[in-house]
Amino acid sequence: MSKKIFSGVQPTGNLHLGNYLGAIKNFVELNNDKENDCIFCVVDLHAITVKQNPKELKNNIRETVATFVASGIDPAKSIIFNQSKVTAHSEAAWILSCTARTGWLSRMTQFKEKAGKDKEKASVGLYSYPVLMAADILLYDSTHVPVGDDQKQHLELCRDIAQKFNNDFGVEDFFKVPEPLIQKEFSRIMSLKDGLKKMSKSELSDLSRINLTDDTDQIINKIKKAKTDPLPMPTNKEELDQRPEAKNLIGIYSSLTDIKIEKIINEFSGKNFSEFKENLAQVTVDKLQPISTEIKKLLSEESFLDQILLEGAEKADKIATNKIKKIHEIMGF
Ligand code: AQP
Repeated sequence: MSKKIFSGVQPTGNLHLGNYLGAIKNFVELNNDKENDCIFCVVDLHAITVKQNPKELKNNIRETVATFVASGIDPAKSIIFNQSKVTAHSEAAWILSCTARTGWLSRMTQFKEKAGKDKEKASVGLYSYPVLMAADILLYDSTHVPVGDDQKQHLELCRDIAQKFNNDFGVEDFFKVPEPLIQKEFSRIMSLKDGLKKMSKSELSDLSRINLTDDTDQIINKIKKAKTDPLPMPTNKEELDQRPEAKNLIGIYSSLTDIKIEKIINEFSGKNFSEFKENLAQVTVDKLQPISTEIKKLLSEESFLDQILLEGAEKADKIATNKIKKIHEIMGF
């Protein structure tokens, strides 16, 4: 059955290995399947839930498109556009914010984590962000949404909003209830400095993540300095589950090479971390260097990147505007 795929990435700079293994790698596989209709969105409206420098935002939008293309997403096959260019997203977000319940939003753990202790000072947008995400997905009748594990809760909220809207207005199946597509294993890549914290763009220490634009020396250095425990490499899976840093590094190796965890454990069982880290650095460099070289090349071709966004926005706008018209009819506007 053909799938309608929608997913987004925020243009907030520092795209990293977690974004790649948790989301973009999956986008590429879905893009390569002829059966699928894919839309990949640079979600710039999400980015402004925290303060952005307009000049940097503009560059980061282009860098996100460059990353999509350099990773293997074909703009002739998938729609790539930036969210702010299709105004239906903002309108649908408002309408759906009248369907979503405040109780549902209050349970979102990402808001609690991102707002931190000073919730009063967080923007209203940061709080209502998952409603905009629901609008993004539902406008395109998306059936499947590839995301990292951290977005699972937001996707459940999106499903609740779709079902409530359909029930409230007696329009069965008007909004398709989308399925998440989350990698079975290692769907959450952790920080290189703390195996219990997600690898993240906003983490202050650059040593905590591998950026997709890092060069060979930076990758080798970051993996060399990655936190590990004092024990040698684990000897079985049960032991691995008790050791978050080892688990994360072996998970990265497995995701990059598609080699099963058990096989990696057997190969490095009882050895020093330094030997494993050398191998991990090599596979990471092999995978990321072609992408990083291509990103840098594409960044010098601004008009090419802008054209991709322009053409993508025209196609997306047609679909989204059509859905908004139907929403107006349903609501009595
Ligand atoms: N560490 C991760 N492991 C696996 N998947 C991840 N994703 C993000 N971090 C990891 C997935 O990448 C996609 C795009 O994410 P995003 O750019 O929209 O936003 P994010 O989740 O806010 O990214 P960060 O790096 O975590 O930013 P900050 O520092 O702002 O919190 C999503 O599918 C996400 O699941």
